[in-house]
Amino acid sequence: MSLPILKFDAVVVGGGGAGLRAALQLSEAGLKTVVLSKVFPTRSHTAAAQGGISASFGNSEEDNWHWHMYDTVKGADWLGDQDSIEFMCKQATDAVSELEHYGMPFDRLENGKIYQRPFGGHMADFGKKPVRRACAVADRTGHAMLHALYQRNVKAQTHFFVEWMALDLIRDAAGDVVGVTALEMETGQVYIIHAKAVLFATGGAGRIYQASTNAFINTGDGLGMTLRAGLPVEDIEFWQFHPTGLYGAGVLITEGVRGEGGYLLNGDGERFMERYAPTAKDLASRDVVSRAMQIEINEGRGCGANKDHVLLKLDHLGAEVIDQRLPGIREISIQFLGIDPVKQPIPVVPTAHYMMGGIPTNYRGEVICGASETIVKGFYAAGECACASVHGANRLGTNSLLDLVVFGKSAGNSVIEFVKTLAEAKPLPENAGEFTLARLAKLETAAASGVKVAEVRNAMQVCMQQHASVFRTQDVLDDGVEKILAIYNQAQNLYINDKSKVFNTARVEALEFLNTLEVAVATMLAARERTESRGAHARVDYPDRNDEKWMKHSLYYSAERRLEYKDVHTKPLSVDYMPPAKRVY
Ligand code: FUM
Repeated sequence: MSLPILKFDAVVVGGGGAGLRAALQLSEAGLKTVVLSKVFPTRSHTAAAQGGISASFGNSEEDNWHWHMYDTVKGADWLGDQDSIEFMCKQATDAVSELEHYGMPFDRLENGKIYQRPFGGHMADFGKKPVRRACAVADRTGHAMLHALYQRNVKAQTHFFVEWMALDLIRDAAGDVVGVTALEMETGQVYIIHAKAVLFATGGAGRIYQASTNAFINTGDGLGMTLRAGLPVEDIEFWQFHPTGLYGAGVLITEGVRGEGGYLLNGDGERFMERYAPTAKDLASRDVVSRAMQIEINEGRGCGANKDHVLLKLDHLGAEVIDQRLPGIREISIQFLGIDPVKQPIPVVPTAHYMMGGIPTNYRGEVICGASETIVKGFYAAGECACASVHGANRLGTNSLLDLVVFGKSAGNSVIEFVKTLAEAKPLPENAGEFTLARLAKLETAAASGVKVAEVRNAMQVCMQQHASVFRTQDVLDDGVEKILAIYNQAQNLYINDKSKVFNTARVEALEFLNTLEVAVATMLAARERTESRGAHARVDYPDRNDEKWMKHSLYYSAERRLEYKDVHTKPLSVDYMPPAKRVY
């Protein structure tokens, strides 16, 4: 069966911050560009980013991009590529000024400059004391960013295919990427989008976990497609647990609360972060704070009847500051728990938040493969789905919004350069689309005795929560590998009851789940191998970082379930290398 073909210069998969920033670059350069998005772009998960975007303006106190770079290298526990990190931190102020000129309504200081708040791990003078670096739109920074970028794209005449889901990459015989297959959800029709370049900005995969700050759409689609196309994912063992997920609901309560002066208390009413991070205290890096919280809970100093959470106190900030700077989290806390933070502390727990790994790219947003970092022609990635390796083993808060716009633009520029070299898109392979159709047919014809999506998805999420969480050990990971592979085998007989075409959410959920599962398996296998503690990968049985053996990136290939490793980039673009040091806050 042949599929209908739509032709574009460039197809951007994902309508969040990275996808919109990339698409804007492409459309403004005159390329016929389409953004495929599972949801209306302003409902993308970027909307959930609350606290700010980092840039060393120094609007309230001295700051500079070298300090930002150092904090990012240290935050990443020396697993970040220093060329990428320099690229991002150096461009931050220009990137934020650009957003401001696009109409993003940043909060202001009295003197009219952009308001900046402190955030975890962002320090002045190479780690000496917290610095105000997070440019904020109250606690709705990502939401404001999406609207500004969407409007600019409308002006630039970007095409939007909304409620479309990309299904598979199309590679030709040389391995170059020449398009994607995609499902129009409204009709159930599958298309081939034939393009000179494909840019993935598909976001994260936090839905591998049971408790997550991530939207339901964060199902690792880009990673699933990449792995199925024979390409690897990088550093996928590193998952960030945000210290302040709302207890019971998982919704994000921004680190901006602590930036504004809020702090954490254990069941004894103690401000325990003073013990774990004497200088930065509650504004230490996220992995440090999450581990401290988990230790307090594990050692019986949690709060509540089950002693299974801690409290985030902010009532001392007063209603005026909370309503001006943190209105969103006040609303969330009241809506979900009936707790008004103006009067009472918010119950919080470490919650899965961010995937540090992803599709390997260089700082130009070109997808690269293997230890040799060979460029995959026609394929680009940016944002959370990508691993330009700026976040290494642990991301600093507010560096994600920065990553989206810096690498979205950079990847866009690389596409423009590449497309200039092609008069026409490379031809589609003769069998284009067949792989996708076979996958769909398997789902359609599965026996009714097969397993239901909800069952295996739940099993996967429980498994990941129990076996790849804040603290890990060999036994726990070995068991986790066994369980996740059993779930993978069960999922080969996935059955959906609803075979209808129009807006069949059962089919979409099944396809999403298959992507999520690829990421879950990759995470568990990569985590099992890394016998050290680095950033968010905390091994109780290997408590120290081991630079000699492990200062290297993992690359996971799903076909053979194979891992290989490559060197961390130790040459920044213009400054001196920042060598590994003890990571204290
Ligand atoms: O806490 C927050 O506002 C989250 C920010 C981030 O993940 O960068």
